[in-house]
Amino acid sequence: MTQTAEPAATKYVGGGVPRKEDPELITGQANFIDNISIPGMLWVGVVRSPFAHAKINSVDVSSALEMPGVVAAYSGSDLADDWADGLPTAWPVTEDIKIPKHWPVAQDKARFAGDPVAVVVAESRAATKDAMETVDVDYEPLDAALEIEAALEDGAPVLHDEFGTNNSYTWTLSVGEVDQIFNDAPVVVKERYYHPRLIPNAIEPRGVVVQPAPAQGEYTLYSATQIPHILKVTLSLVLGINESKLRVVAPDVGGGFGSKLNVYSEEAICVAVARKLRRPVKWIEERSEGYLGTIHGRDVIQDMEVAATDDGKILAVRAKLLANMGAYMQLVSPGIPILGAFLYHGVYSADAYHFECTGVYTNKTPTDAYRGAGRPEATYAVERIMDALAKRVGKDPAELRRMNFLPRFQDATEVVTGLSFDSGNYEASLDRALELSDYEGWRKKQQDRRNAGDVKQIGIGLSTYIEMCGLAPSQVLASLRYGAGGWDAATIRCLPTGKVVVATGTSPHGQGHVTSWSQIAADALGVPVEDVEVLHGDTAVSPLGMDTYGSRSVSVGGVALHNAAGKIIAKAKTIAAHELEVSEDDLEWIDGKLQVKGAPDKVKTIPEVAFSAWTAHNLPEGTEPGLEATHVYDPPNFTFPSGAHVCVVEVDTETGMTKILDYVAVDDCGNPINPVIIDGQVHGGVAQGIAEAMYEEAVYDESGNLLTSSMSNYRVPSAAELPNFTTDRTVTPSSTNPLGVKGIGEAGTIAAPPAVVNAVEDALGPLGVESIGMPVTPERVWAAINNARAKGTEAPAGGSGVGSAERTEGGNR
Ligand code: MCN
Repeated sequence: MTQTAEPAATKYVGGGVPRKEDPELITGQANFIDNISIPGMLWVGVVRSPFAHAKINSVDVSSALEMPGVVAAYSGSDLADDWADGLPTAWPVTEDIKIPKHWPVAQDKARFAGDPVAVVVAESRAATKDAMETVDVDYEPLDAALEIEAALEDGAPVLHDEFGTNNSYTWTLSVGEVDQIFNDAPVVVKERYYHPRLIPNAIEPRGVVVQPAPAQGEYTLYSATQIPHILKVTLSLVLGINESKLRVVAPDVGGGFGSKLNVYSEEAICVAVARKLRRPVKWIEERSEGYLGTIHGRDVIQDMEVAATDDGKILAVRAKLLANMGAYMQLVSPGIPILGAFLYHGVYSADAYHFECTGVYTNKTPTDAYRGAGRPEATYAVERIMDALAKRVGKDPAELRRMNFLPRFQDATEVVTGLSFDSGNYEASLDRALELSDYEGWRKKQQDRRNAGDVKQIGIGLSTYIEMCGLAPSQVLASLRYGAGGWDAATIRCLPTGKVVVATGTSPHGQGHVTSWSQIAADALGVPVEDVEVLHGDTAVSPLGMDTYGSRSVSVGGVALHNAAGKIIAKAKTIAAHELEVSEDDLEWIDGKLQVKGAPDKVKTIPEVAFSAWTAHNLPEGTEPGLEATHVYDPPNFTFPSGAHVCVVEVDTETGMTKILDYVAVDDCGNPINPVIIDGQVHGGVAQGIAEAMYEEAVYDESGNLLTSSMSNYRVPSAAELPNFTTDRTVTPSSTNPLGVKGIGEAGTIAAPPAVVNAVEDALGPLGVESIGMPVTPERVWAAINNARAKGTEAPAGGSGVGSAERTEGGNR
């Protein structure tokens, strides 16, 4: 680990404390949604449209109602009165955005294959499934709008008739004399990239259980969700339930990757049905159902341009996006590209900047947040065009990056978009990554293979990325028209027995908050890490919270906890000073204890003070009994993690097969809380990024049927397909928060795709392949090589290929 600033002295923070949550997870003791069973519980099944676009003439549930075990069956119209206004979109990014009604169960039209059209409720899951097959829906199939650009053409089928267009919004950000600079620049590189549509694959599918208490009008909603707090607020509005009568519990959740950051039809349906029938209900998603009904990610066309000097110094960037929203706006669909909108200059200086994104409706599953959300797209565009620019001006990609880096800074520094980056030392990460990957050594091996005309060519790809996370100051979110705040909360209760309970507003689903939060609390309060219990994911236990997404939890919720501990220490100081008969100013916090200055034997520990606060026998005048504190933290800025990833590949030029020979990830997430968890986050993230670069893509047929509708044809890689990763860190503490932390949860997914694709393209340069798109499947690589050969663009033996001014990645749409 390369240290770029002195870390604070701590006992647990920064150490690899083993994950406290693992024993229950790996011994079958966890409480996932499908483990929940309530006496008298009914099963809910959702009938889905097989058509991408169809008018619904009628829905007949009468046969279903006659099936054994069936208790109820509903069409969309039957349930229309149960929701005031349909499912919400919390991020209307422009004033004139067109957002249609999104009914949990469609009424007039089905707008994607998988759109819910009817609901069946029965005594068992099997009875529900049998009855679902008898629901008779009279569909009138309509032409579908499937591809982004085609959906914008005149005469394209329109999804939402009331708008007369599939164009939902255009959001722009322009700084400086962009057009002028582009007109005058000696070098302009223009590229078109397509970021494939991806299907999230959490280990645990979604699921919902609702337990009503009809006499009290109360509901407990258990959901495999990332956002119990947001779900509670939105569902009480959608369903007209008094918010204080709705409790939301996220039990153990087996991954989400953004796909569980949503308010879904099935959640609204289950509460509505439990309310109607006054009985508990359960719905568990099947994997293939999830492929249709759970949000997808990405699906964005990016036109990226960079203006530069002759030797490759960047002057301005211009990015124009067309983003596929799918059939409806889900919770934050329109805002996903905006999460990347400020980052199309990456870690590089630029004088002017233009970003523009148009959101487009198509007859496909809605898109929304998927790990990285907007930032993988931005990073891909930036890091791919850096390689194109390097080729164009004849520089090594590492050298080109280095000469364009923003210089090292430790305090918030304004960049071209008007944002302030919290701190950055991009050269340190690059240096470390080049060293760990033996960059020079691989370049030599690459040249040897090129000289020899080897069938297997080596390629080296870089990605020196930045992301923006820790979302975010509430006022900034307001200016971006986001519907909620960016704060989070923590409560600490110091129990009389010396144990400590932390209730956090974050909602982990694989990120290890129980461990990290225990470390933060244990250090701050001077108690053993084992003595800290962390509670989360239940709105009755931790009512204040904004949940987990956007790699925000440690830099917002973790900091809230740190600050709550500060309040505990302040109160403990008052009590201890009284007990020790000194003034508060005579006490100092040393080695996890309150000590009278210069008198090491006159100390009070937090557990001791907690006991005194509980007995309340000898408290100073006006001090409330008990030792408990809550802090709600609204961060002053985002955090901006960064890093450098290097990927080395070997491409078989006869088969198109790519093998990763080496992968080095050097990330900078500020001060580390738990290096083991960080490594785990990077490993998982890089795996997902490699999957995106090499394997995964949602493919539809021309009628809008999802062809990659199961794990047998949507290619989620297993461990066997992935290389070993070398991970390391540089540490540039964030200036945003007192812990100096930045997020890490999405870094790998953001950094990896361009590193991999740059490597493949680097390998293929001498063969005349100018550009290649994701995923770099053997078929696509093979076709690119053959096309280049047919065009005769191969470089002479030993050459690396030259860049051109304008390229379109193969295989995009
Ligand atoms: N951490 C740390 N030191 C730092 C930064 C982070 O030790 N300087 C630790 C934190 O304490 C926390 C973990 O790393 O235990 C992740 O923290 P953070 O970066 O704040 O991210 P979040 O906890 O907010 O997690 C969200 C992020 C996102 S957006 C996606 S998507 C994602 C991810 O986390 N989905 C995941 N990681 C996942 N991991 C698993 N196993 N499953 C998912 O669904």
